[in-house]
Order: sequence, then C-alpha cells, then structure tokens
Amino acid sequence: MKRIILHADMDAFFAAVEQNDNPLYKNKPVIIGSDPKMGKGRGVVSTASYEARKFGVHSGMPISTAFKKCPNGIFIKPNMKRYVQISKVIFSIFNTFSPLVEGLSIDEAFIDCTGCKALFGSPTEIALKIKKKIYDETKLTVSIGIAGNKSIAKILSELQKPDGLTICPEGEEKDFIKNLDISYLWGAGKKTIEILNQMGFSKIDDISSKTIQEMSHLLGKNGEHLWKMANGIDDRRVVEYDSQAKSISKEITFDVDTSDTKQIKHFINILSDKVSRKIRKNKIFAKTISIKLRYQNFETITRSYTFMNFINDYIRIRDKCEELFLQNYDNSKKIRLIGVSLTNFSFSDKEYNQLDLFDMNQSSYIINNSSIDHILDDMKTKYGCKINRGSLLKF
Ligand code: TTP
Ligand code: MG
Repeated sequence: MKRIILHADMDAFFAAVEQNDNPLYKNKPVIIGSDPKMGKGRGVVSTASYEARKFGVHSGMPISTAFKKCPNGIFIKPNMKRYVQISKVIFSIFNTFSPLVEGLSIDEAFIDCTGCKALFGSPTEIALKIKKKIYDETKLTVSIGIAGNKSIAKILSELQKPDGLTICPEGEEKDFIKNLDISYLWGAGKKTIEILNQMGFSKIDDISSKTIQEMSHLLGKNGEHLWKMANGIDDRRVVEYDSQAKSISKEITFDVDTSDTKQIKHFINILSDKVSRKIRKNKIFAKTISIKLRYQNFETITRSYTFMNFINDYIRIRDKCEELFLQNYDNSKKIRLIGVSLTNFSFSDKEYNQLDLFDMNQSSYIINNSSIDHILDDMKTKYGCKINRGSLLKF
C-alpha cells in the first residue's frame, strides 16, 4: 500500500507562543534569544517572528547582529517550560490522528496516516483537520507537507510557510523538488552544501541528474544518501517515538497489595518484556535500567543499574530487574505498584547485539535469547499478542 506521510512543523514556534501569550507582541518583530545588551550581547537567536525575519533576523544568528538589523525588535529570553507545555498539546493532537507519530523536535513531527482515510478522509482533509484542531486549541499555525515518504514530506512543509499546506502527487516526487535549492535536502548540512556549491551544484536537479556512483565518488555514503533524497527515494519508516522522550517505562498496580515474591517476579517478567519490545520496535538501545517499588504505605523506592553497553534484549533486562528487586525489596512490607524503566538511549538501525565484555560466559545464552526476541516480535506483529515466552505465562 502506498504510504501517506505528513510532516508538520509549527511556524516560528517560540516567537508565536510569546505573541499569543502577550497581545502587545502581535504583528511585531519578536526575537527570542539571549539578552542583546544593546548590541553587545554574546548569545544567539533561537528564533524570530516572521515580522522580524523581514529584517533579516534568523535562528542561530548572533544576538548582537540581530540587534543591529532590528534595533526596535522585541527581544525575549526563551521560556522553555511554556514551549514544552504547548508542544505536548500539539503532539497529543497529532496522536489523535495516528498512532504512528515520530517527533523530530519540540515543534515538528512525522505522522504516518496510511490507512487513516476511512476514519479522517483524504490526506488533504486530514491535514486541514490537524491545522484546525491546532489552531482551535492553541491559536498557533502549523505548516504541513504531505507525500509518500518522509524526506519529501519534510521538504514540502517548508515550501509555503507560514500556515502552509503542500501535497505532492504520487509518482511526481522527483519533478516536484527538482528546481529547489540543494539546501532543502534533508541531510544536507551547512558544510556539505558549501562543498557542493563549490563543485557547481545549486539545484536539487544538479544532484538527481548525476548517477549514484558519481555522487558516491564525490561524497561517499552521504553522496549516495543525497542522490536518493534528490530522486525522491526514501524508504525509512515513521517510528513511533518522541525524540524528546528520555525514558520508556511500564508499571503495574496490583489489584491486591502483595508480598508474594513469585507473583512479583512474574510481573517483572511481563514489564521487562513490554519495555524491551517497545525499544526494539523503535530501534532504540538503552544502557540504564530502573525498577520502582511502591509499598502499601506509598513509600516509593527506585533502584537503577547501568550496563557497560547498550542493550535491547528481554533476558538481560529481566535478569537485572529481578536482581535489583531481590536486593532491595523489604519483604516485611506488601507491594502496591511495580515499575520498570529504561533510560540512557542510543538509536540505531542496526540489529546488532553488543555483549558485555565482562560477561562473555553469558554470550551464547544472550545471542540465543535475542534471536528468540526477534522471532517473537515478528510473530506478535503477524498473529497478535497471544504468542509468548513460557516465562510470561501463568506464574
Ligand atoms: P524551527 O521549526 O526550526 O523554527 P521555527 O518554528 O521558529 O520557525 P519555522 O516557521 O521556520 O519552522 O525550530 C523550532 C523552535 O526551536 C524554534 O521556534 C526555536 C528553537 N530553535 C532554537 O532554539 N535554535 C535554533 O537554531 C533553531 C533552528 C530552533
Ligand atoms: Mg517550526
């Protein structure tokens, strides 16, 4: 089935939030960043309202330069707490349209709407609904690009900012972007653009008209990547992951408080399976494991362990959680809630398994179990949740 990917990016996010919160700033050049100190400040601009951009002010510019360009601008220090609060509202709106939302930053996300047609209408209708809901709930505008893959959708959301909506018809990806500047390509950093400009590349077409071998010869792996992007080729999935999430956790409150170690260990098994499955699904590896125990009197303790390497397999997560539990549980008390969480992440597309060098006697055991993890992940995807490890069945 053809994919429908939306890329949504809020317009002048920090500045727009400030303009909303203070009506005096509306339609004025607002510059978010450090104190300009009358042109002597040393920080940089976080972002600028579209009114300030007309003076040539933009993100990353020294605040002293911004002051020179726009001396009558309204300079405001960032209020991250407020922006995070609004970001949460926006992401929860994205999630009402699809479970597959991949946050890229505080104000932008990919939303995979493949299969959402019956529920929410055509891709354009979905995008309009998202825009309206965001506006209704926050009074902010968002620009959306719609395409069959991530990189084209991302380029498209930029094209008609602010309050834009751009859709690329299926099969026209390459033509749609060919006349754009190479800086639009996702993955073309400042340095790469400089190098490409020096080589005479300026439009995306200058890259797509070369062969992949020529681009690889010029820029190695990045050359191949840019060639694919320039030709509208991008198979990367939207991964259900909030880039700002710093932990993945699962917890359970017992129906009846318990001190039955066997029962608690059984639930540690289940929680370990759930968190490990979630990180594998999102191609995340974690280094730190924590358990949380809440006793009957609500006293709560958390205990953590950090591995030498990044891991994502059920067995090591479960074994360590059990160990942490047995070492720290005061069995004179009943437990009300138990939780398992993973933090300290690394992202990788590689399905590799780094083994703890100091734990080589466990190596084959872990490799075997990792293979079982992947087989079970695949089977669960195909056949639902009825298939499980024996250890997760009744205790
Ligand atoms: P962007 O989405 O890159 O920019 P924007 O939302 O301000 O403007 P646009 O309409 O072009 O999307 O970044 C989102 C927020 O992240 C931005 O409002 C402020 C912050 N930010 C920085 O703090 N520093 C930076 O260099 C950039 C690019 C963004
Ligand atoms: Mg933005």
